[in-house]
Amino acid sequence: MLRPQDTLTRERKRLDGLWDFRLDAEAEGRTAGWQDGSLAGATRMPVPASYNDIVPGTQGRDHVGDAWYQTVARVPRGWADQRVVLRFDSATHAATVWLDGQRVVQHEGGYTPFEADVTQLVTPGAEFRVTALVNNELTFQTIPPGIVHDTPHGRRQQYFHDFYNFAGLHRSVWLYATPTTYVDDVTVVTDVDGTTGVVRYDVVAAGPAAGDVSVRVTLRDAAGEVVAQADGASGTLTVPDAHLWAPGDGYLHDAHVTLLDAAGEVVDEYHQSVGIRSVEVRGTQFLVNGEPFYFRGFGKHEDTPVRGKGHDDVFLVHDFALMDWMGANSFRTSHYPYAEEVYDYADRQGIVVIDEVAAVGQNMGLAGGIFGGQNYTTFSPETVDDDAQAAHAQAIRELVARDKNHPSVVLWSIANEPESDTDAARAYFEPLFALARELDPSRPVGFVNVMLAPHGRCQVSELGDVLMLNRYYGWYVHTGDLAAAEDAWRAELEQWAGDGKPIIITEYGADTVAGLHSLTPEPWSEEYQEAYLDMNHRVFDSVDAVVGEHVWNFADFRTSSTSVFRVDGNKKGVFTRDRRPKAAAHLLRRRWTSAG
Ligand code: GCB
Repeated sequence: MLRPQDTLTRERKRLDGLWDFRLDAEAEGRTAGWQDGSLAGATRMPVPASYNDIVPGTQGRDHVGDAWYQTVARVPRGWADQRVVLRFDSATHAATVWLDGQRVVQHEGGYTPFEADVTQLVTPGAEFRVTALVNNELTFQTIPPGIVHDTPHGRRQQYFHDFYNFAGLHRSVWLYATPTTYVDDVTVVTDVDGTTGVVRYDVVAAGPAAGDVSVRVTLRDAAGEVVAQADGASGTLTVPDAHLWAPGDGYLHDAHVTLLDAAGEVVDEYHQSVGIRSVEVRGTQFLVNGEPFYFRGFGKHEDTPVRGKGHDDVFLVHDFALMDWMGANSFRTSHYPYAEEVYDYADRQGIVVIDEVAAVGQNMGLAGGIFGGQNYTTFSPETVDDDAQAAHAQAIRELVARDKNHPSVVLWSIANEPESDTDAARAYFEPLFALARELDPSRPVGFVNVMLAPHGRCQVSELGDVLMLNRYYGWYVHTGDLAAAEDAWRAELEQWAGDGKPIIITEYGADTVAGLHSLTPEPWSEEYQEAYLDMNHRVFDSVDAVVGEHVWNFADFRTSSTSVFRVDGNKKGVFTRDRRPKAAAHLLRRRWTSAG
């Protein structure tokens, strides 16, 4: 699904701002038909933002069920004879949308966009009312999973992942116009042949005259010079002496896609940025443009005070600047697809991304059942079942469809720490790996392995092109004993290295209270976080197959408040939640830059 753009033939309008808002824990609105009029008793809620932390009180913070958003907007007068589309960049976790009381789209999955062609329902120059019913309930059939419990005190949402179940309209809402015959999709796959850049493209046109238009693709370099051109819906562009996209060098070409009518007049145009690069796994190496790449960076979250998971360009640029300051070259979108602005910026900044599906918490054994999953079997007809697998497959489809053209994305992660040491897990994941490869043969695929499924027990790792390991030696095991942790960690890692695949350490970290100090490093102190990282780095540096280190986490983040396991959230950040550095930030900067 292409992002809205302003071009010669297209226009867009952001519908962000203060929307009318009403929580509806009893689901009254569905029967009363709140979409048919203005929302009685509404308060105001900013879009984009999570609604949970905006207003004090448990009502919003711990809300389970429906929440209604509504706004009135006007269609620009100049959009007559255009195709008009209403698009939500995300709604967490499911949404139904009405335009003037007419249902136009429904979507499940909290982190990917959805849209509706509303041409027939709007009048250029006139106002219209948009109503979005957003539901945050997680069940065993959703990605990620959860359970809603009916209790004497109301409905309670349980889930098995370690971050807050923020909900709402987390990203922008758009109204946009295209010609009635339009560019519906563009796919670019790049490669490098010696010094020549190779760009294979596919363009899909749609609309009444789609069969009559011809396609032209013109590729320009960053200076605007035409470097290649081709006609036809599919083709290959070759760029001699191409300036490649590379980690640290976010060089982008622009593919100008035009649909032309028989007279050669432009029917529609779309600009697709293109980073020419290759990605390959060879033996234990991860190659970008044929060069071994070592991932330095973080597992992140979309999480900031007050706005929760609401996208914010301020934190986008700030977080990237902090990563740059530390010499980080990559991050993982743990544990869900991030806002599209993040990938665009990563493309431009030359930052490498591991792109993750929101499949997190499919593991009832995790942390000794600390998330309350110990009473359940992970994969069963009553829990994570065929319907969950179908939702997971759909989440993979939507992720690849959305992010396939980003040069920054070099690897798909199709799950974080699922149960992976059982036959049931193997049966569940095998078709999902096959699907990811079929959708995108150009990128490696992996999943993130949990400590409960160590080498020799994990049945899913062999399906991946790379090994991604989350390990907490010296934190959850051998707590406080870094000498014992170091030996145990090295021993396990050497076993994995024997598999002959590149290993990325996708998580290692220690909870740390900023400002807590101890002369002899004690868990929770800044000194312990430093000693813990140093120990891990010694282990990584001693195993050749390790091709990356992503510290958990970039910043402290909010978690569920239903367990004594966390104090004011997860504190494994290298920065506090408001982005102040802990001592570890300086340590990483020394390791990752020449400042060391
Ligand atoms: C993990 C999870 C991550 C948690 C982290 C922790 O393995 O992938 O979501 O936040 O551990 O801090 O326990």
